[in-house]
Amino acid sequence: MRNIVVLTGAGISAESGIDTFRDGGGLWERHRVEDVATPEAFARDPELVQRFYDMRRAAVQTKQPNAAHHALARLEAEWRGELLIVTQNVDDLHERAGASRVLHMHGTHLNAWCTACDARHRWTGTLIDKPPCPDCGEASLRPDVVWFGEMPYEMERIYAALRGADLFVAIGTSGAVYPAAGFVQDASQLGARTLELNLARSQGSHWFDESRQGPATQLVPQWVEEMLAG
Ligand code: BJW
Repeated sequence: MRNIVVLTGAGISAESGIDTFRDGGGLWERHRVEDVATPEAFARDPELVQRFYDMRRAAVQTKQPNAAHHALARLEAEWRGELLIVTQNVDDLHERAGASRVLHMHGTHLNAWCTACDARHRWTGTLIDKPPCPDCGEASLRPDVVWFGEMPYEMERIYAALRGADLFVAIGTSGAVYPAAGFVQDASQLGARTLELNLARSQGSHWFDESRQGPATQLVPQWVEEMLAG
């Protein structure tokens, strides 16, 4: 066992105080996906969408990585083979815990993307006030996140890593959103063992060789201990 691909979802950041999407009280109970997370929604009502992301961008900067993020960073530092973290999360908690091999397939809150000149800039403030792009000066900045109907980022690197993976681990994701929800079947067909760590059984649990239930802050450090103990 050398090469590990870890897929993380909103559940890994839940105990840091960041809302998930589909759990009780999650974001999609309070906001309609069609209103805030599609390109059509942004074209129709940019202020509503910018307000939704400005609020979450501000909130995420007040949160801290938890024991699960720290355990994955420790695994990255101490594992003798390859470890790649593919996250669907738009927070930066993996990086703040010390992980460096992280792909953000659904983008990041802390970037703004200029739709006029295609530049991306680190962005910690608001966008609702239509600030100019630092490169081209146009007021065409949007959150650098992947909405429904848009192509997720880094797909070539992700599939290359899945092809070489001996172990695929999904942590805190409902398995409701593709293409990430299909990675377990891809990895399995390509010969990897598959493990799910989640608070409860997910939509995709039956695809995994093994599924463990519990909070990420307990399950992930336990699993990392097991891996490093050999
Ligand atoms: C804990 C826990 C604790 C809680 N400890 N666990 C029909 C069939 C198949 C596909 C489609 C279809 N119709 C349309 C599609 C495609 C569509 C899609 O999948 N739709 C589905 C709704 C069916 N997908 C797309 O459009 C994607 N693009 C695309 O497919 O392009 C074409 C393509 C083709 C082929 C290859 C490649 C590309 C784009 C999807 C973009 C998703 N964007 C969002 C918003 C990002 C910005 C933002 O944050 O606002 O991404 S939606 C949202 O869902 C966000 C998340 O990353 C994503 C996944 O959610 P996640 O992380 O799983 O969270 P939850 O809330 O669902 O689950 C939390 C889990 O944690 C639960 O299981 C809990 O139990 C657990 N948990 N506390 C451990 N303490």
